[in-house]
Formats: sequence, C-alpha cells, structure tokens
Amino acid sequence: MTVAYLGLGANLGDARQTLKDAVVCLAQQRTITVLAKSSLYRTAPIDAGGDDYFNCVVKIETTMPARQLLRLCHTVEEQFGRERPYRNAPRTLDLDILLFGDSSIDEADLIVPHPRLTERAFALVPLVELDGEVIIPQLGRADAFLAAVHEQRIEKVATCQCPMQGAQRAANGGDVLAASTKNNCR
Ligand code: A4P
Ligand code: MG
Repeated sequence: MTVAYLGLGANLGDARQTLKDAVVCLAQQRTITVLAKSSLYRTAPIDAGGDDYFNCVVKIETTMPARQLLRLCHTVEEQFGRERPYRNAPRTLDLDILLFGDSSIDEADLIVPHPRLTERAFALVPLVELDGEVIIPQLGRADAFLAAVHEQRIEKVATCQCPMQGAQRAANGGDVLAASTKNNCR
C-alpha cells in the first residue's frame, strides 16, 4: 500500500461540482481508498488564462504502482470531458500525482514529486492543510515553501453549513468522504 496525494484542478464548466464528483469517482475505484480531502479553493490561474480555477487535494492509499495510478488519472480526466487543445488550456478536470509515498520518479511522462508543486499555492496550500508535516522527497517539509507562494491568490470556498452534514459526518464516524458523498449541498 502506498499513500499518495493527488491534486485536482478545473476551470471549465461547473468546475466546483466537477471536483466534488471527481473525488467520489476516485473513491469508487477498487484500487483506491480516499483517506482525506482538503477544502475546496478558488484560485487565480497561474501560467494560464481563463476563469479562476477550483482546486483541492486528496490523500489516498493505493495498491497500484505510480504508473498505473497515472493511467487511472487520465481515464478519469477523460470521463470528465478533458481536452488538451494547447498547454495549460482551461480544463474540465486535471488530476496530478503530487506525491507517491517517498518515491522520486523522473521519467519522460511521469515526474514525482510533481515538478511544480513547490511553486504553486493551488497545490501546496491544500496539501499542507491535509498534512501539516508532509515531506516532499529530496526537498523537505512542504510547509517551508508556503512563504514563496504567498502572493498567489487562493481563497477557501465556504463549506456547506447544512446541519445534516454534521450529523452525517458523525454517523460515518467522521469519514469526510462518506459525509460529503451523501451531502447534496453545493
Ligand atoms: N506528467 C508527468 N508527471 C506527472 C504527474 N506527477 N502527475 C505528465 C500527472 N501527470 C504527470 O499533463 C501533461 C503530462 O504530464 C501528461 O502526459 C503526464 O504524463 P496534462 O494533464 O496533459 O497537462 P497539465 O496538467 O496541464 O500539465 P502540467 O505540466 O502538469 O501542468 P501544471 O504545471 O499542473 O499546470 N492555475 C491554477 N490556479 N490551478 C490549476 O490547477 N493548473 C495548471 C496546469 C496551470 N495553472 C493552474 C492550474
Ligand atoms: Mg495534469
């Protein structure tokens, strides 16, 4: 079993809802257990145009090797209508492998830790929210890089205050995903 962190991003279509649906989709995979999900963030496009993005990070446990996880990410992106007309084009869904255990991978089509992780608030802030002490292999603690991205606009999207959510969360023993899956509020 490997613990990994996936970055989710979208700025085309109903991006906010897409991210929620994508987390549910990931949780339905036999080979993945979603351990935790960060808050949802609205973020300014970095090195890209188009509308603001929505971003979040999920912590997963998986039996798959990294390459198979990448293939699964691409399959899920396609299910959500991902197209790639040009680099950093607006997208319905982007799934990036930010960290894969303590692995360092440097291959043509797979680089882990994600090469731009430390330069981007939209990935770093939700990652550190999930695990304040998380280590980026070869680089050290992720939170040490937060100061360098503090000028990038990122704001937490208010989470639903529906009273049912608390009840569902308690009923699910605090299981964030189970609670949010059953919560219809957007
Ligand atoms: N690839 C290599 N390593 C990885 C990895 N660790 N995880 C390869 C996922 N994919 C990886 O990816 C291009 C190629 O990267 C794939 O063939 C894969 O094999 P892609 O999904 O087609 O395109 P991408 O995600 O646009 O590429 P890239 O280079 O990961 O872009 P970035 O750097 O992630 O930037 N601004 C905000 N606010 N929020 C965003 O989410 N995203 C981007 C994309 C730019 N600006 C943004 C956001
Ligand atoms: Mg990507």
